[in-house]
Amino acid sequence: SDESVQKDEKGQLTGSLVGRQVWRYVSKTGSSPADDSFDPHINPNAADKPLRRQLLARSKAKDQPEEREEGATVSCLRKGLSFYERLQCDDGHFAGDYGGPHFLIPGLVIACYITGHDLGEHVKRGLCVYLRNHQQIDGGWGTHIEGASTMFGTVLSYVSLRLLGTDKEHKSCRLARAFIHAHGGAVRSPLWCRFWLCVLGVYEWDGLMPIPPELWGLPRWFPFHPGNVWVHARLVKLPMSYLYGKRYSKDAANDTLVLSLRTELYTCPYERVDWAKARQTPSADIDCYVEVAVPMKVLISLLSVYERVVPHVGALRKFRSACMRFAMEYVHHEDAFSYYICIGPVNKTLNMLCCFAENPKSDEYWKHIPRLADYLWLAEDGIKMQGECGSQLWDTAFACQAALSTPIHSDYTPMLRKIQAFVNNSQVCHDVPTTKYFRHNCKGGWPFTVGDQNWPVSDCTAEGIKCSIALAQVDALKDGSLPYERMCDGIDYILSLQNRDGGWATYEPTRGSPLYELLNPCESFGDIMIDYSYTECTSACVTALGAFSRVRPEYRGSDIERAIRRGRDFILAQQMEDGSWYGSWGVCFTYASWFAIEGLRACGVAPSHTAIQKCVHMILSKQRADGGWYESFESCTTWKYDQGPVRESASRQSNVIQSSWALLALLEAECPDKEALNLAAQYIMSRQTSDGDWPQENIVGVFNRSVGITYTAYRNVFPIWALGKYAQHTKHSPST
Ligand code: LAN
Repeated sequence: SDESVQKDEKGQLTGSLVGRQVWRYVSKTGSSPADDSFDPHINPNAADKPLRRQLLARSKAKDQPEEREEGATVSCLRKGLSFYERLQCDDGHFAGDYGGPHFLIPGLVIACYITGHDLGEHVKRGLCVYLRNHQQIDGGWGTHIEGASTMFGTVLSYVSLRLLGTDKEHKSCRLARAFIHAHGGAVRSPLWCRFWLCVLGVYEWDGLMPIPPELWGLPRWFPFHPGNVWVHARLVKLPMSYLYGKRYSKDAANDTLVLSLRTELYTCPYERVDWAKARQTPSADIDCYVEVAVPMKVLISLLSVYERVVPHVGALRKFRSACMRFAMEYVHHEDAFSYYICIGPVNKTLNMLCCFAENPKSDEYWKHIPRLADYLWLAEDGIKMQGECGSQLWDTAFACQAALSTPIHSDYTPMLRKIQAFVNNSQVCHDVPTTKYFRHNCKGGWPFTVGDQNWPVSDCTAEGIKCSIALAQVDALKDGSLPYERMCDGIDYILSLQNRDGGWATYEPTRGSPLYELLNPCESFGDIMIDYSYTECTSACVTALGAFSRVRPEYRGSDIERAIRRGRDFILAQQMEDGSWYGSWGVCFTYASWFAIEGLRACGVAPSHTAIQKCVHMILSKQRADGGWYESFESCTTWKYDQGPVRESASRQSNVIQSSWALLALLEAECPDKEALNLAAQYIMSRQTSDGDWPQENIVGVFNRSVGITYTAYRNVFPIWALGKYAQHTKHSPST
């Protein structure tokens, strides 16, 4: 809100702070971050107990009407909504743990170690608790909490533990070191790991593939220009190229810890490591999701020669300095326009380090510090660094639609009013200068996290619009509606993002071809080089456009109609042989199939269409004996629907969130198999806990094909949404 707009001492805006989530240590007598009930061997996903406990303590549970008065589904919904309502934050958003990846804490810890910024005893202790909790029995850490150990996760987590003060003879360090040595030492770690080791001074720049800042000086038409790559890849490469150009490293000479790490991470003495050979050495097999392709290997060799030449040629030196100046201006631009939140956790800490490397006394460096806390999250497994500074808008928009799907939403008007305020307050209402820093317009869009971040996403905007339209149709909420012009800005933003193939990518329209993957330097991640059209993003966008044109047919009617038609064709073209859709942001075929069916239905595709029939058939074929669905994370990496090891599958329960996605898809497709629907609903209801929550199960979020990410809100939102729809669907049947 306006009152909460904050300015710093120079009168500069420090953001609206709407949706901001920061944990503060209050007193020694409070509960400790680690909770005895957490056992990563049973489930490495924390249930977000500390947050939920605190929020629940603020309010009293509502008295529930007696069960007899209404059907079982409605009473389950009432319990679920009343519980979730109590978790709503004052500014209207829903907060939750957004952890999972294991390569984020290390960036923070290494950057702070270099700059000398003290995170404070409680944070440091919490981070150690987290790291130790997630160490696996083989001594390693995965790339994410559910993955098998990798060098990426292990070397970085080991270094973090050491920098946070853990003795090298501590059991967890000894175990981790054995794992690292057994896999060839830090020379077998992947690119990003080596990069962080370089700036820390425990790996030599010669052992790293070149990341020349000259990339930014290439003419815009140049093939494979960094301005065309996926914005996350671009904005990670940016600070890396600056630090690489500077060969910025912590001065190791007087730092006993850094010197000691040099002796700990390798299988031979540091002085004897052959760095030129290391540069060409791939990471360990366990890390290799995609191999570095031949063209990239050739490029690395050519650039290595170039690196040897630069220091000797005046003109090249000058060009390099000019490019580094540009890179640094670009870093400042990204920082300032996101109020120092930055687009993600990786460039956040890298940018902070760049500002420090440029000038340790600069305002820019200091402005980064308060925004570090936005990324930290405390749960019963310790303190972690999240994949974003939260998933505020995304979760809140889903919570809104889930609540509205139920027949009892009018009993939750205060919650919906707060949601409406939050959604309104999170829209990006101004543009950024575009061409110089390769940015797409952002006016009218909604980000995944908070408005302050100023990085809107196609599908987050779609969800923002869907909520705004749906809320405006609730009588009691009409006066709080998003103004018409701002709704149109959102529509303009979505239309501006549609790709030539008819689909929608994430933050920008696709700017390059899939050939860019030939230059993917990261073995840990797949399909990260360009912003592809995604089924999920496309479905969300066509659904929003359809919803808008139904209430406001007068605004850009023919543009919208055409966009929807092209979107529909894109979705249809993405369908897999077996009738499912591959999910890039959720696990996996269950997630995207729900999106696809919803999108197709919004485009006017009838349930009798073969595409929908085929998908229904495939979903039904995966229903398990308990009535639910379970799809393993492996689906994401292998592109095959995977129900997990057969050995375990008999004893394993279905996943509540995936079961909800499947039920939503079936209902959306008007599946006539009543028994399957009833069984699914029964299963979801049976998993509700006595207080109205659902259990936190395994990871259902994913990115870059290989990294899992936790969405804590999903366990409440999707069961409510699916059962809400189910209840509407079976309204006339007394058995519900
Ligand atoms: C996200 C989170 C949300 C996600 C959805 C909105 C769900 C999706 O539909 C579109 C893509 C988007 C916005 C997305 C993109 C990639 C992100 C930002 C993340 C998965 C969260 C973390 C991830 C980011 C790249 C993590 C930092 C790691 C790097 C490899 C840079």
